[in-house]
Amino acid sequence: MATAVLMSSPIPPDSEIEKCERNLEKMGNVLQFSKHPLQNRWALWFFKNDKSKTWQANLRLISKFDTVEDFWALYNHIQLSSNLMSGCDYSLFKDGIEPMWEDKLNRRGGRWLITLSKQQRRADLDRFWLETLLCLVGEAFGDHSDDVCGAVINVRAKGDKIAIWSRDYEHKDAITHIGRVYKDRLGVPQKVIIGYQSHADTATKSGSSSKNKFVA
Ligand code: MGP
Repeated sequence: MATAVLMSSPIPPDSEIEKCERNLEKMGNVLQFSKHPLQNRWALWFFKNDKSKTWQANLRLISKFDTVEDFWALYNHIQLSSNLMSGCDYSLFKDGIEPMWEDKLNRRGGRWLITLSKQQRRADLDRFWLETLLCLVGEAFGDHSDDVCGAVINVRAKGDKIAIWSRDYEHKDAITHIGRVYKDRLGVPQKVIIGYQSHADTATKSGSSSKNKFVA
């Protein structure tokens, strides 16, 4: 009788608790290793326009990730672009490439630029940016995904912009493929033309727009 009472005791002995804890730890490790790896590690950057600082000093690394789960954890944790103050940017770049013209992997590159009207901030901005992120982390451009360096969203009062940056403005096949797929993924109507400009032209432009090297 005394044994039966002991066996049904609601408080397990210390050894049982330790066993449970070890099992929980093992489960945690299994969950950690069963995350779904991305082909690349990515870095998310944030730019806040503080006029007392240089452009580069306003750029901050937020976080890096290389699994599907960590991408969504980060995406769900941060503000939607449409909630940012004008003058702010997000940039998502492959780990090791800084989101600036000066990086050696951007220097010869350019961008497919999507310019949005003021009305599109409500209708399109957040879903276009999410689709852009999914194109990047999902390597949507096949073999030409290697040409992709990253993407940038500029939240601006005059009209927001989203762009995919690629590494070489002379890589015609890669650029045209990326442009065609990107336009299709965003659901931009065929009659709307998007342009690809080199960073060299953008950095030295005098007017408000640089010359398109390619259109899609
Ligand atoms: P912007 O933030 O890309 O676009 O560039 P915005 O604010 O819409 O302005 P616009 O000129 O396109 O109409 C604004 C300014 O930020 C540029 O003129 C540069 O002075 C600076 N800037 C932007 N980028 C992407 C870079 C960069 O990669 N390197 C450096 N050094 N400056 C940059």
